[in-house]
Amino acid sequence: MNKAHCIFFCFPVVVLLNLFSMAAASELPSDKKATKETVALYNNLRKLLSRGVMFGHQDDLAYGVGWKYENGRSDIKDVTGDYPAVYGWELGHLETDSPVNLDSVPFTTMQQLIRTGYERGGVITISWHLNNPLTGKTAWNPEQGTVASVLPGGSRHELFKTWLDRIAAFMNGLTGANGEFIPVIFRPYHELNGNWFWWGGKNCTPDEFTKLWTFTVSYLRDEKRVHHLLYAYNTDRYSSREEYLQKYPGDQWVDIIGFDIYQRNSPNEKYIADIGKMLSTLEEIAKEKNKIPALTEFGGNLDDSSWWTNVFLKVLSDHRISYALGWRNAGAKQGGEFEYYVPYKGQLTAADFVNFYRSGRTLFQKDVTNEKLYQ
Ligand code: BMA
Repeated sequence: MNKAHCIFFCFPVVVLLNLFSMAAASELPSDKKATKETVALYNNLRKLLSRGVMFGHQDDLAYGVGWKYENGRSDIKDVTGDYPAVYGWELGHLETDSPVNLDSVPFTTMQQLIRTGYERGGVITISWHLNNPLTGKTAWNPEQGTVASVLPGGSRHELFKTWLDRIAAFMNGLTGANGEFIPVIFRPYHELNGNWFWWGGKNCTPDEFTKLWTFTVSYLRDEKRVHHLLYAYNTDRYSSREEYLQKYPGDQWVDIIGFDIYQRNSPNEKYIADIGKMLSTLEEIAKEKNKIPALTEFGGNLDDSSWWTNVFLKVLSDHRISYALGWRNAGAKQGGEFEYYVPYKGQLTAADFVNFYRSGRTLFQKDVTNEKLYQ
């Protein structure tokens, strides 16, 4: 075959082969009508599993220890010079039509900051500490019968739909520079095996929980036609695969699986052993079910100056998970509690966090910007 023939025959064959291999590599999330940016994110999250763990932080761009709403500021950036790769946000109280969330973050500011993170190429994940729809009290009011009350036929079903309408409106308000919807990892009904939230543990049956989950997903996706969400199912600490999966709604309703874990007063050795065991089980389940594993919330011992490299990095190095999200740096709270989960400038673990940042295992903003997760 001469050169001219090759241009006519070989080139189209190569193009076709490439198209086939791209089609094979690209998978759809649970929402088969997901927007192209959402499908791209879903596939890129999988791809990135072999590159490292993305570091995430809740409310990172809104406030930190000792500051609030300073343009461009972030505790992670103050310490490393870079932003996190994953930004967590929280919708609690949106359901009541409040202009601010339960931690006083204005929803309009939140939407702007979500856009800022997305435009830098970061990943957005959103949790929802929704009030108890039966009693009108907080998410931490574990009244029996609440889940049943929001299901079809229940006394709070119509009210609950108005809450989901507000979630849909908020999500639809998240758009990028070209009018495209910003993909979000939505993580409702978290820590579902704990007894502290009305949707958790012994406060509802597995059947009620899975109905709550599937109703929520199908309402947002099929009724409200929100197609830029990936859904994250997550427990708190758990002790067996059976416990983890007890209320799992089924593979067609979930994209990401994870758990939340706080070290609190437990010694480093115990934390390493506990989290290691849970991550191994999570990875096994993720592989079997073709889901993306993540550490959806964590908190460590930041009184230990080398915690990031001596404890957390060791744990992460043995596992392949998509991201790990540190909870919020609230600082001094009303009532006297001082809450933070990632270092701020001058905090005892700040120097060690820079080593953690530089390690080849962790990914921050600059790494993910290069990955173009939405293409
Ligand atoms: C909790 C604490 C609370 C906060 C809630 C929702 O773990 O940080 O102060 O209100 O999360 O963000």
